[in-house]
Amino acid sequence: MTMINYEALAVANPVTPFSIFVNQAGYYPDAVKKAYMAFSCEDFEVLDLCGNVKYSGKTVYAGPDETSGDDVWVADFTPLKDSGRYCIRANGNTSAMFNIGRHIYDDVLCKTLKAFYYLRCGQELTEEYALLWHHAKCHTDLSKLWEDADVSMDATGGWHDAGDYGKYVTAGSVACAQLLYAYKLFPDVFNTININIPKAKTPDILTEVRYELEWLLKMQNSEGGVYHKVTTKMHAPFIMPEDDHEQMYVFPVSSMACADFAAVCALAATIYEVYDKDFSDKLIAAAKKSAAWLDAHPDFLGFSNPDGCNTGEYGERNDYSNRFWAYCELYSATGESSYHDKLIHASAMDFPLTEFGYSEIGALGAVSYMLCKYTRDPSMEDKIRGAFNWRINDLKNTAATCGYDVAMGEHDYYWGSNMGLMTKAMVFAMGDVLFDDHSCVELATSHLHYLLGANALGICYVTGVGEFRVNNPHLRPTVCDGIGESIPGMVAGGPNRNLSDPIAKNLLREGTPPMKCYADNALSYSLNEITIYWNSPAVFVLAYLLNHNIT
Ligand code: 9MR
Ligand code: ZN
Repeated sequence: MTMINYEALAVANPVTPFSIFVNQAGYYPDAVKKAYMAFSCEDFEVLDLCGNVKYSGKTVYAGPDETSGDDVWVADFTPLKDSGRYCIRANGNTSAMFNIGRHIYDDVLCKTLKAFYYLRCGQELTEEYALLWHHAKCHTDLSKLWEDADVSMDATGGWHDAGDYGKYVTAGSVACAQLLYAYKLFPDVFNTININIPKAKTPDILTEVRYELEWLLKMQNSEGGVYHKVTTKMHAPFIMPEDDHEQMYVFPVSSMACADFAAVCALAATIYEVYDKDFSDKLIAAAKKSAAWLDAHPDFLGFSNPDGCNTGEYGERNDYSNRFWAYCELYSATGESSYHDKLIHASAMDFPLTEFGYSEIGALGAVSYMLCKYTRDPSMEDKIRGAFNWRINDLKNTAATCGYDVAMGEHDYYWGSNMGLMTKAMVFAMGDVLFDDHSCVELATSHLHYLLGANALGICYVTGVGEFRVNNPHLRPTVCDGIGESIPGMVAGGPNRNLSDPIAKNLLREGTPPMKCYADNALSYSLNEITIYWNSPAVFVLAYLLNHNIT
């Protein structure tokens, strides 16, 4: 077992050698292209690899930006459309290198999707597919029911949720659904990409999602209820997954888990049908059974950790959006009017229709409904359209006040803020795709630019991507595998102004501007963990942009 040097892990983070911030993966030729700097200067130049000036322009002062505490100047080089590799120079300062071209995000999409393979549980990750990051089979023993330790069950398989080795039904269902919608809306993007995972008859994205779905199916009990999670009692220390031999427990049923499970199984049934009818039949039967459980249990059945357990809780205050999503997917999959009645009934509760996860997931129901091939109720459609229009306007107003062009106000810098960033980009993407609001394209893109380096710290929040990037995520295998380079393609949680762990409290001063409340430190779970449902919206947004730029 590798011994961990905790002191070495807690060293100060590298500071970016750059002071002009760009999307380090690059820009599509026709995209709006902006570099950001927190110092005053009038002129800037874009240089190619040989140092030739390919574009020069005047910066624009964007004013003080509250979330970063910066006075921001913007270098807009949109007119430069020639493919190539460049950097920006202004007043003797430089940016990281970046590309302009038609395929700049292909590799980022492959990496963020391959990330799920690296999180597979219960299977050896062989060198052929996992390259440097191969490791032995993990968590192969039977689990015990928390409520009755005499009962054992098979809960093997699926993805590790995050930096920890737990597996949680709501988180897994939402991540699968976002990936399935990426495929459903942008199939052309996925029909050609190869992420080097064990092959099946399906495109790689569906092969990978099936790995999680097979595990999810094991989490349904004989009555149709769905267990909330399977984890050890306490989080594992920093050990490789194959060295974690603590007893795993299956924790009680929750109505959120049951509803999310029903929803994702119904959605998946429609997508896998053309590839594997038996699997699809199994999924829809499981979805209907859990929907029947929901009907029979109209009251909210939440979840909180029992005494003696400190693994992820994923508690929610109600299950309104979960039930709405479940009935929307069941109606979309079957066309049965009883599900329509139920989704209309569920929609009367108080929950947002434009949130994509992981707990408020009304937007997944809304998208399901808008794409449904069966009869739709015009007033429900209006309600969804109105909710998206309102949200998009609100996000646009916030983005207009932000020097870095993202709809992130100070309260958006919470634990996992990069999920908020990417789910906002999903809202913009849906504005374009579902409601023909083409002004949304630029904003969806600017949110990706931020994720990939055009932010106040100039850091790319995806491991393995860009010159100055996250490399020390709170991800157990990466902490102990002894490999200098992190497993690639992982989206880090990102800035969190609440300083929610001891390392964050220690490293960051009170009063640090929200966009800068971040450290690339493996011990800081509230700043630098990774999760499946932070990666899945990034995959969705990348797929949307690739699709938008297919020529
Ligand atoms: O992503 C979750 C974040 O929104 C919460 O604030 C936080 C504390 O409850 O928990 C996060 O979820 C963690 C989960 O409980 C266990 N796996 C890792 C997740 C990311 O840190
Ligand atoms: Zn495992």
